Amino acid sequence: MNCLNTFFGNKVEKSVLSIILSVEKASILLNEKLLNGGSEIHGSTGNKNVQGEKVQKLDIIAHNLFEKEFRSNNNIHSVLSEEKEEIINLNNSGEYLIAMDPLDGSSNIDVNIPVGSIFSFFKNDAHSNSANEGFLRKGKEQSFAAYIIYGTATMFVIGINENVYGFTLNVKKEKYFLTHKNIIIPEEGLIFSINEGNNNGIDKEILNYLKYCKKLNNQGRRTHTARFIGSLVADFHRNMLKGGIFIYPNTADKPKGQLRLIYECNPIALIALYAKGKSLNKSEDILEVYPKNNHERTSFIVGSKRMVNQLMSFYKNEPN
Ligand code: AFP
Repeated sequence: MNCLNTFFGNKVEKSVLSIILSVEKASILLNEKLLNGGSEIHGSTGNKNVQGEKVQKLDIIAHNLFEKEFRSNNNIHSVLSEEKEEIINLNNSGEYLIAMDPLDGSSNIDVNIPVGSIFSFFKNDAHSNSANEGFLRKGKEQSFAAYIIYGTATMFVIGINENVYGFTLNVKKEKYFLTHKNIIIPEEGLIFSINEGNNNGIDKEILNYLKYCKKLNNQGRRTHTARFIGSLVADFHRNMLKGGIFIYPNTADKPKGQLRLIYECNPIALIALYAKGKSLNKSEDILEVYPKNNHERTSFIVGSKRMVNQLMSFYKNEPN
């Protein structure tokens, strides 16, 4: 069976392989922390992050584990993390930039619901005159993207060379092994994922799409099913494998949207693209959006192509 090292050994450049293995190592350490639990990982630090959100202890533990591992890898130029306002400069001659959400879904930690880690990788090429400008690029310029889902099993999902692969962690062997080759998002799906608590403050077009999803068929049966976990990684992962749509629009509470463009939406969008799905910020392909700041938020719609197109047809006033 192929582990990350043997599978990618002759498929990617050495620097990319070493970065993949760094993510592997730190995520296995984080997985151990999650499995061992205890007061060390539960609860809040009492501080707020750059987004003004409560920082959980595990947010910091996760950030520190990945930062430490990336520091020991000479191929990494700099890191942008949800947990740090400023860019972390590592090695001036490093070939890659990493944007990360080290712990996605932190509100779920204390209630034992899946969480994730998300990574976006850019080449540190001519575009980046300074580390700061380096991250302000369209998502389509990402070299590759990955996430870890710490769920009933822990998986490493990577979108690279226009393919998506899933590797599952064997805890005893301390390695991820290839379990999902060439993942494709079903073109049509039945699952819609949205926080309906926001319904009083979102576009009427999305409300109309939700009404459409809730219509019964001519035998009086439901046509769709709703699922919302509250960890983007977990919601996306399920929809990617089963077929579905994830919607996090701008809301009354979050007029610019809730999710972060550079280290949440872009990497998920690249993986969705390679898996033949589709993603938008409502008006344009999310991978075409030029970010204006490192921690920018956005609306995000991602999933099965036909479901995304169906939702967009409500914005175009097409008959449904
Ligand atoms: P954190 O990573 O800060 O916990 O945020 C999680 C998240 O960005 C995303 O993973 C969820 O889809 C979304 O927030 C859930 O937010 P609400 O519970 O406010 O709808």
